[in-house]
Amino acid sequence: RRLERALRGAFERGEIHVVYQPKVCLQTGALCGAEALARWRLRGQEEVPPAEFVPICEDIGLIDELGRHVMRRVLADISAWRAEGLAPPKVAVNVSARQFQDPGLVNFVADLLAEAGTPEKALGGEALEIEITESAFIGDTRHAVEQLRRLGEIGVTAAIDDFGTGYSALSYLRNLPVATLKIDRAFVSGIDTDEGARRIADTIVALGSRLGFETVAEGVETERQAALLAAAGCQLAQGYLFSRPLAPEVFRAKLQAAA
Ligand code: G
Ligand code: G
Ligand code: MN
Ligand code: NA
Repeated sequence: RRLERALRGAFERGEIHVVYQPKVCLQTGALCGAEALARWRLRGQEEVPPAEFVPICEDIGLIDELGRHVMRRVLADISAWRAEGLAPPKVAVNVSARQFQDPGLVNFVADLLAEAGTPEKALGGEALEIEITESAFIGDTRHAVEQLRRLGEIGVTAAIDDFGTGYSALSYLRNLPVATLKIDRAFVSGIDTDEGARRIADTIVALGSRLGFETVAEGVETERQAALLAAAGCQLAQGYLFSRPLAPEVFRAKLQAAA
């Protein structure tokens, strides 16, 4: 209740910001992407984790506002970094199942991309990826596929987040205009200690590879996990081993160091 009331004003008060967690190519160690993650710092108080405030946003009808706010911030950051001559990698934005259903989503993203560019050159959709969970395909699968196809037309790719933890009817995967599967942290955390977890992770990577998806491992915390994933053929990874989520100015400094 208290959080619900505070959240209603949080956007205008500028309390919602975005941090960036790097994704690295496992073969080279190079910075190959980033995931944008929303953060809420209550004025002068504790940070509220997204696992708490995202569901509240969904319950009280603020999820579209959160999604738009994050998308706007991300594109503004990318645009500013490019204007400085930096080369930010593709940034992934989490889109909740509710927000993904919004028929206005694609036009909203297209408009923001146009605004975020320079007058001479719009920002291409290739700058952006969306992360959706398997729950986005429950119900009106045709609409979901159509949304992905329209996003694809403006260059925006999609990744399936938390893959393997949700509604995993493999039949829906086959014809999906999606580029990437993200292996959930639950499967990654055990791979260096638990034979079963390692086999599941190997299988997801092999499945992805057979069906033409790139795979990204989440929550990589040890060198051994990274080595096992690389050996399995997983292309990208993110996790505390490489970097925590970074404030925009810290991520910018990283881009500058890499330039
Ligand atoms: O950053 P953290 O691991 O605490 O994030 C927890 C969860 O909150 C993640 O699963 C992530 O997908 C979700 N999340 C973070 N930022 C956003 C956002 O901007 N929009 C949506 N819909 N979910 C987010
Ligand atoms: O739900 P989603 O996977 O979109 O969100 C990723 C969340 O996982 C973020 O909130 C991020 O802070 C968290 N995270 C990122 N890397 C690690 C990690 O290496 N270990 C753990 N425990 N959490 C991580
Ligand atoms: Mn995610
Ligand atoms: Na995830």
